Amino acid sequence: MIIDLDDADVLIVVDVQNDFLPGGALAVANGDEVIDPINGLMRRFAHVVLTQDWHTPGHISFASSHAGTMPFSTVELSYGTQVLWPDHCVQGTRGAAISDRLETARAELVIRKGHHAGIDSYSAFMEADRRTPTGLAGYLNERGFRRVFCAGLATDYCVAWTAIDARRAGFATYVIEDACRAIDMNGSLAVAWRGMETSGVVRTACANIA
Ligand code: VGL
Ligand code: ZN
Repeated sequence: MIIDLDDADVLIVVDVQNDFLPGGALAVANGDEVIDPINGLMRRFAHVVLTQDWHTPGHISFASSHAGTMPFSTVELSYGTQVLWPDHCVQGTRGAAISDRLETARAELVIRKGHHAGIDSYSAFMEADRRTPTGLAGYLNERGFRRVFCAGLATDYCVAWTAIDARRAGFATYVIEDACRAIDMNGSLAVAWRGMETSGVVRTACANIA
């Protein structure tokens, strides 16, 4: 199904940052393969927003902050189960920078998330405590956008949570599957797609975006 874009559409480019690319601290397999498709998409959209994972040193989502734990294990925190990650996307570091192969000149907003030391945030809308908003819903509403299109890294974490929260915020929401790559740990990608489909997120591809 071909989707005709208009001025009420916004492309959200999720976390195309050095740490999620090959050689990075939390490299997503083939994560660099999203860059060319996203550069192509950004030329087609009238409006583009970027997200940037932006953690404090010693962030609560880092295994290094919890004695005796290993990356990719989980712990129970006040807000629920947290996957523990290698240190990544620390504020101001080269790893946290958006890839310089991404053609970002036309992006209208960069929204940073995960900057509270004690709360993670996969979603660009709502932090992991599910009560602390980032402000993105207000921004998109105030701009008059009605449809949100998501691409980037990683499909099963930040892209999925962002897309599901975009639906919760009332936007028609699309995930452009071939402009995303996943971490896919313990079946997380299948779980994420089920969650997105249950929420009414539409799964589409670059070729469908006119
Ligand atoms: C992400 C794990 C931790 C992501 C961010 O961008 O999907 N995943 N922080
Ligand atoms: Zn993170």
